[in-house]
Amino acid sequence: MGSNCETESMVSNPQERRRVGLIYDERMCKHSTPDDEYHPENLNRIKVIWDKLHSSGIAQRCVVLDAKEAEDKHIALVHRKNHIDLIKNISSKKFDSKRNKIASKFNSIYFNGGSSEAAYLAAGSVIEVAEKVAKGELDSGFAIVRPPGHHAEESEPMGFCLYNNVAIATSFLLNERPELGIKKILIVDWDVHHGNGTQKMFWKDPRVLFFSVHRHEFGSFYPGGDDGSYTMIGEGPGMGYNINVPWENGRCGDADYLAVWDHVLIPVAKEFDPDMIIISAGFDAAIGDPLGGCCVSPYGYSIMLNKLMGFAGGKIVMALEGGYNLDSLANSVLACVQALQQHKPVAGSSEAYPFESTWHVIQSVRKQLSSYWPTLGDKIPEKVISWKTPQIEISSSDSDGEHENGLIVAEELDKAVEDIIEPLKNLQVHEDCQGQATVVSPSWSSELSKIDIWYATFGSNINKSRFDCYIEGGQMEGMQKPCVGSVDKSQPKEIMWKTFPHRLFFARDRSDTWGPGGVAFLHPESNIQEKTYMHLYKITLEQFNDVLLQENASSRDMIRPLFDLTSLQTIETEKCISVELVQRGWYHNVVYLGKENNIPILTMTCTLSDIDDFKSGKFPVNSPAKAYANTLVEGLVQGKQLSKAEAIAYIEEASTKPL
Ligand code: Q9C
Ligand code: ZN
Repeated sequence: MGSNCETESMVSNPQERRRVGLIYDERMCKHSTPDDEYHPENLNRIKVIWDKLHSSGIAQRCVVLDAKEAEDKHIALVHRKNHIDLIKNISSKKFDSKRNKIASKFNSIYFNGGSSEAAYLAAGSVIEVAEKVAKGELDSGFAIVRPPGHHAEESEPMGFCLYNNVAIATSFLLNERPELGIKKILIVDWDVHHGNGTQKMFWKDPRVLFFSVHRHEFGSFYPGGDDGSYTMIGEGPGMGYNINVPWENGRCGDADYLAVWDHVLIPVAKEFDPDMIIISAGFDAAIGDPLGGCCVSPYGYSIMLNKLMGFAGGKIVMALEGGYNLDSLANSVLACVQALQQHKPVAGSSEAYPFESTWHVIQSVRKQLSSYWPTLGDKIPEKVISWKTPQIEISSSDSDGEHENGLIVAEELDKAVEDIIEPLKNLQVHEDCQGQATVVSPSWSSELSKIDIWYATFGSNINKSRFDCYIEGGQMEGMQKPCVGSVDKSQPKEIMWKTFPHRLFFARDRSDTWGPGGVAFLHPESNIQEKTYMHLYKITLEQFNDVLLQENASSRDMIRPLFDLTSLQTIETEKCISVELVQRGWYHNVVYLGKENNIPILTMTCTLSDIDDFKSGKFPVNSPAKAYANTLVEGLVQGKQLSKAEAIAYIEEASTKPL
């Protein structure tokens, strides 16, 4: 008994909760396009964040502060008088007739009657959170503000930004509140766009280390030009205190960002030793963002944040910048606020590998800055760099990424991918994450999220905490690396056990997740002599796709959905479907095991032809590693299927009986 607690303590290590400040004010919703025509930077962005933080119960555990309007003298620390005059007056009646004309003179800017107040509240709110964190009244905080700020320059609004909120708060602490002892500030700008405004404001200032990672594509991605290049390192006393990491392509995800964290940002942060970190927290590099074309998961953001929490005594201020997919945005902010509340140690990187171009960029940045930050002069071991995802070129009509339904131009497109694309020509093709080139039906995930299936597990996933890693992301004891989790992180709707007349056996000699030793497979054909205990989770077909991907993919070059509605219909008669897109994965054969409450039961295992190869000795058959076998035994015992002795005997038999 008490076994549930045992399992939980392996995955989470609850620590004291930290005081996290939050600011949100509905008046920031009043900034809008003149006739409320659609714009990606709209009021729903901050609304969905606020709703999500409440419905998840997270906001109730934060310190909610009142928004404040910034004072002109503080704004004047980074903006010129003409700019302040413009933003102060633009919403007044006397500008009604010329407002649109003025907006059109700027790059990607709109104004209405609510813009002015929103801009003052956005800047003032970041100041408010930053001051409270500096004073130690809060451990950290998140200002949920709009309009965003990082593109705004000294004398001009730009890229949906009016005042540079982060730069104003940074300057405020350094120049107006010296008594608070914040002498060095690290600004981390992880918005998918380069923070051109912030870069310029602290160009010659060694008190501010500005770090930006962004899509650049050699100057063709917004805001464009050379400003975001890695050669822009600051000037005079500020030389070495400006660090740009410019992506050469879209589709970057957790693995790429974490590689940059591990090999650029974190080593430099150690050396710089900031007194505070302010994050220009745009979430337009998140999965599914319509402007960004990258694929950082909420889990990825939480790890990026977590790694920064080790600095500046955890004094972290986050200010919202971009982020235009409402679901991704809300989920990512939620993951960050949770990370701020509970600083849990988390392990390394995701199961995917960085692009080759990512290693290339990292090496260029390190070389460029090695005379300022000696730690960057060390060579990254060849072994580390060899873990990479091969690149497939995708031409896109608009490098800005806002409407790219570009053609896939395959240079090294392997045959498997081509075969799949052919029958799908009528579907929307665009850049996406898990895929280098991703072909999706326009709403596949929302379609598949309406269908429930039973995912029947016989391997380590019979242990609920292990299966949770596939849904929520994370790592349990014995696993070599964490899982990225599913896009939809909701728990299974129902869970049950069942036995099936199929043979369980162990094969292969090691796995990336568990290290040396065989892993479990189910013979795809039934045999009434056999009995395998299976744990069934009722999840959506969308989640099943995410699990299938995590079980099979060591790289991200694939297309989703892997297993769609047509597959679901076909499998009832065919009994199994080998998912060609992940044919190099060991569990790419989806097997139909019948129905429960009229819902299909699916599992994933090897193919019949693999069985022949296991029998002939072409592929090794092997006993499970200890950590892996323990996970299975625990799963069976905690699930009350077998006593400990029976479970050990059951695993023992499956690993010794010849196939
Ligand atoms: N072809 C932020 O994320 N795109 N701003 C303009 C012109 C502007 C993004 C496209 C994107 C601005 C804060
Ligand atoms: Zn952005």
